[in-house]
Amino acid sequence: MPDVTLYNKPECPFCWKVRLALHACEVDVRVLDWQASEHRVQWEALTPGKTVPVMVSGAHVIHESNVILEYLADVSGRLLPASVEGRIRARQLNAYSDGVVGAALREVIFEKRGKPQAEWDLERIQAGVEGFEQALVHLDAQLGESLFFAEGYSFPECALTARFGLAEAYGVFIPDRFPRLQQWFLRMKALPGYRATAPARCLAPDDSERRV
Ligand SMILES: N[C@@H](CCC(=O)N[C@@H](CS)C(=O)NCC(=O)O)C(=O)O
Repeated sequence: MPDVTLYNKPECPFCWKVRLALHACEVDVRVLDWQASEHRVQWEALTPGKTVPVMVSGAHVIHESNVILEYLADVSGRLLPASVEGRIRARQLNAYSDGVVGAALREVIFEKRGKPQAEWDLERIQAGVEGFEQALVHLDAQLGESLFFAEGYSFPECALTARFGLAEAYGVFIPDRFPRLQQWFLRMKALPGYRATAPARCLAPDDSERRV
């Protein structure tokens, strides 16, 4: 693998998904803060949509998280199942995580982030939590009794670990009626990649500190 650099924002779910994928592929990566003055101009020149993550791998500049995941799967042979059916599942669940799970959690996170509790729009937060829990019904059915969403650790593990980790940090937990998803998330958090890639907010030692 050539030199790899990631322009990164710690709490961005797309960046965290990519950090998990890089860790799973055992890629040594230089992680740069996209907003740091010494990197910002460079980062802006690399991304037409002005988004993070952006990954530079040798001569390749890749500015969409899912294209980065595909690239990592191509060069490492990891992150995607062997079977066509498994690849479809992995990609669909990754898209579901970005779209449906992400849209619901955004309502909660954007409402709570950087605002005093007295100013929170509780209806918006409630709508986000309900959307998240509705998405869990689909995810629970997809996971079933399996250890992974597709055949082994793949795209949805990266995507959903980041989403669930951020959800928890903003006070949204997997309800007890989804024990299989709770167990799946506990297994993901026990992997070394979680601690190595999680933003500081998701690593608070005391759970009560995170119930914002
Ligand atoms: N489709 C893009 C979405 C990336 C995205 O929306 N990133 C957000 C951060 S989570 C961003 O860069 N927003 C611009 C900003 O914060 O100024 C991807 O998957 O990489």
